[in-house]
Amino acid sequence: MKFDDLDAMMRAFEREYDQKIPEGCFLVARLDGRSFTRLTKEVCSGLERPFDIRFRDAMVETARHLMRCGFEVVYAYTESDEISLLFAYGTTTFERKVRKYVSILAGEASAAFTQAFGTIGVFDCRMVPLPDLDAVRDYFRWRQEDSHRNSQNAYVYWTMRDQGMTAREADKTLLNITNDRKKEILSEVGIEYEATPAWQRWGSGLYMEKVERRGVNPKTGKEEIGYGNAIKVDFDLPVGEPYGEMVKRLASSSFEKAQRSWRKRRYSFSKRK
Ligand SMILES: Nc1nc2c(ncn2[C@@H]2O[C@H](COP(=O)(O)OP(=O)(O)OP(=O)(O)O)[C@@H](O)[C@H]2O)c(=O)[nH]1
Ligand SMILES: [Mg+2]
Repeated sequence: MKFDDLDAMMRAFEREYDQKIPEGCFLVARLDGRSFTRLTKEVCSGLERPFDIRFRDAMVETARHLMRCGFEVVYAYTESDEISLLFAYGTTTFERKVRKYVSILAGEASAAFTQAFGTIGVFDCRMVPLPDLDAVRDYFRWRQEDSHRNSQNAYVYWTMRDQGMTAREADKTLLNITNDRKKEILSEVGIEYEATPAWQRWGSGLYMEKVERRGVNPKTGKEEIGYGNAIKVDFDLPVGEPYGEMVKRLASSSFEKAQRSWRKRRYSFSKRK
């Protein structure tokens, strides 16, 4: 068989699982640490429980890296061992190939986390196409509510463990008690859950912010003020509806930007005709 024929035959097999993310939808990726329960409880047994600032910072650094590694990310949200990324509407990076997004993002996240934390940490990644702005808002509100629920459970879990329960007993008890009972368990040991740091309950967000930049103009030798974009890390996110509106604003401005660019392209195309 000639090389070209063999090449065409093999490429056809390779393309069998090639999928593209559909156009006309918002796009989110969610990365989640693989077996981080083991990582945080056994491999790094010295971590603070239920929340460790070194772990949080490694997750934030990972999210920051994902915003700068060649994809168009307009918002990143992290809680516990997960990161959600909202991409610019209509992004054409990697021709929207699912396998490129999933494998590169998981690889970049694993490498960045490992470097930031100093222990090997591996991430999985899934892509979530969302039909409209309301779905984007609901997605991020869902993850924020999940953060709140998990964080309260983690406080209660470690309180019960410190009181002598085994891991299995604490897990079982958590499944069978009401929210009011959880609050009681915490207040009995002096923890007022609603007064714990906001990032522990509601997660952290990263988005671009306009910043002033001062520098010396090499031509004139004079100091000048310019403006640029920098990543802002927000450890005190709005909660509930205002949070949904914040995310919706970010998604909607990326949608409008895409619309403007399409209009421009269509206009220059019709002029050419
Ligand atoms: N000690 C400590 N543990 C944390 C912290 N943040 C997250 N974790 C733990 O990370 C784990 C994340 O849970 P999951 O993603 O549900 O479970 P997993 O073990 O990673 O399993 P898979 O995601 O299915 O691979 C939980 O056990 C959390 O308690 C932290 O700041 N400190
Ligand atoms: Mg995990």
